[in-house]
Amino acid sequence: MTLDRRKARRLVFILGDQLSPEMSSLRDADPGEDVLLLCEVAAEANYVRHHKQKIAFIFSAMRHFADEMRQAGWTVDYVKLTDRGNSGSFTGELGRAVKRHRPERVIATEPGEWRVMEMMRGWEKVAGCPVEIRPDTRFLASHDAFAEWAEGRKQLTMEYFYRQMRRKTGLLMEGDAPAGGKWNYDSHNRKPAGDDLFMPQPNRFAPDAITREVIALIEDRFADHFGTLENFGWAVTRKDAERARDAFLENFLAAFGDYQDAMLAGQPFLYHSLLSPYVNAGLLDPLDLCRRVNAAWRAGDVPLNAAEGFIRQIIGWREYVRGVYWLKMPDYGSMNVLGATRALPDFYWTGETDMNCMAHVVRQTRAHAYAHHIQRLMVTGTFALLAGIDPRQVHEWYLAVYADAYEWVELPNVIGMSQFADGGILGSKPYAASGAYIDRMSDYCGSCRYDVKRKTGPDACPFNPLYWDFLDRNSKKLSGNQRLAQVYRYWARMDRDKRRVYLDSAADVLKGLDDAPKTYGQGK
Ligand code: FAD
Ligand code: DLZ
Ligand code: SF4
Repeated sequence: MTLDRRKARRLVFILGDQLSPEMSSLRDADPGEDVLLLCEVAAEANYVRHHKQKIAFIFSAMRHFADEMRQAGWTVDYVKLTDRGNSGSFTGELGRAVKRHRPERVIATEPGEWRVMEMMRGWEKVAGCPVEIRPDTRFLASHDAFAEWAEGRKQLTMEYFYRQMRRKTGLLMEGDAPAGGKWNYDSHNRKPAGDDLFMPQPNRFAPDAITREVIALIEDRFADHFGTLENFGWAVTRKDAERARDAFLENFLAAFGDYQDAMLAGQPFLYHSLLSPYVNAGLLDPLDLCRRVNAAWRAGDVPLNAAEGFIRQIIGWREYVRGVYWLKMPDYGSMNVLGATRALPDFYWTGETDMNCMAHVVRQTRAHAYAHHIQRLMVTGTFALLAGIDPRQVHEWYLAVYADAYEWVELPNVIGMSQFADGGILGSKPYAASGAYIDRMSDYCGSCRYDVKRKTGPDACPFNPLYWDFLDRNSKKLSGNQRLAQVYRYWARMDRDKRRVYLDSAADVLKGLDDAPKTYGQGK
């Protein structure tokens, strides 16, 4: 690449999940004078061993974004992973770029991750000029606004935060009241899916020349990372992401609410949007997406429970977990209130387990870098919770394997929502469940080697004894929880011998986990 060597007025550093011309770092930038810097760096691909598709998605989307900005008249300095002299880190690349462009100032939008923010705090020293770090205006709630909302609250209940965001945006509002008279239609959204459902297939995009080059690079450089690239079908341009969005609005949204919690073995995507990688990376704007959903409901194209369910995930959960992340970091990342220490079993990487639900979710994750919310929460998440797996290892697994995973969104979902390792900052009770939940919401159990109806013994669904063992093991910490009072009463009233059989059965399952090899991804 030949770049004009004149002195740049400003160097705008754009991270791989900031791929939007609307970024705050570009607010007052001048295409005539300023230089945009994007860099592929090994440290970002390796700090956890990301799924191959995740790295391919980000590198290809970055390369396409660089082209988009060049076509719009910007000077873009793009550093490829294979470029000679690539230092391998953001800070190293900043130092090299400053030497190339001698800017008066460096501008960046704040990163999504604490780890990168710590790096940026040292950038002024490296750059030798002022470094301005601006808020990320893609979010509705600033860090200060979230902290103000959280101040003095005993429990950070998402529902109340969500209502504030509804009022702030006017989405699904009739004056001051929620559309339809209720804020939340979740109780309508728990239908199991049947095989006979007509299932539209989501938009997938054949790799173009840039993506093919990136895929070859990933195969070469990251061959030992989890996942396959065969099914790579992610949009990597804004235009294709918008196509995926429009197809979702037209074909999927109407049924999104009803089947949000359902799981089917042959249908990894169901009525989910698959838009999270695009929203998180900057290819789609979250508020714009919600406004389109709102408009579809107002036009009578989709029912209220679907529109509300979708909008709640974005302006409710997504904003809320980011708020919790920045409020509680850095301590949040190492929380382990339940003291879980078991190592993550290898089948989280290989999918080789007789538990049909786990095997399906892991294999689907390997093939697509995707699993939907209930698969993440109630299959891989619940199993790790019940088995007492070290939350740090669980967190690193989720951060590595999903195309949409960045710590700001993944960590609270894992440490808080899924593993209850934060002791209830994010959720009021752990998502502990026996096999009955998976049986009700999926078709996994029918062809499983285990019997979901059996409570104990070698043929029992492992979730069943583990459920009671989890409650028993953590009774000191959890039995005071009002929402668990009834199950603890049931457990206390259970015949002593029966309880012993549950605990012995769980001990066998846990011994099986402890005896199995654990070799993959350790220490990364
Ligand atoms: P849809 O079901 O179509 O939902 C629509 C959108 O809502 C998503 O695209 C997403 O932007 C947003 N959303 C839904 N639920 C959440 C949530 N709990 N938190 C934040 N946003 C939400 N989401 C990520 O974006 N990155 C992660 O790394 C991530 N890790 C998770 C780990 C666990 C253990 C759990 C339980 C959830 C996690 N989620 C994460 C949330 C959610 O599972 C994904 O956003 C969703 O599955 C993405 O698929 P989709 O786009 O088809 O979502
Ligand atoms: C996830 C990721 C990967 C794998 N590679 C890069 C990269 O080479 N260059 C880059 O700018 N961003 C990458 N990212 C995204 C960053 O990890 C992300 O921007 C930070 O974690 C902040 O959220
Ligand atoms: Fe999963 Fe248990 Fe059902 Fe098997 S029986 S699929 S292990 S929930």
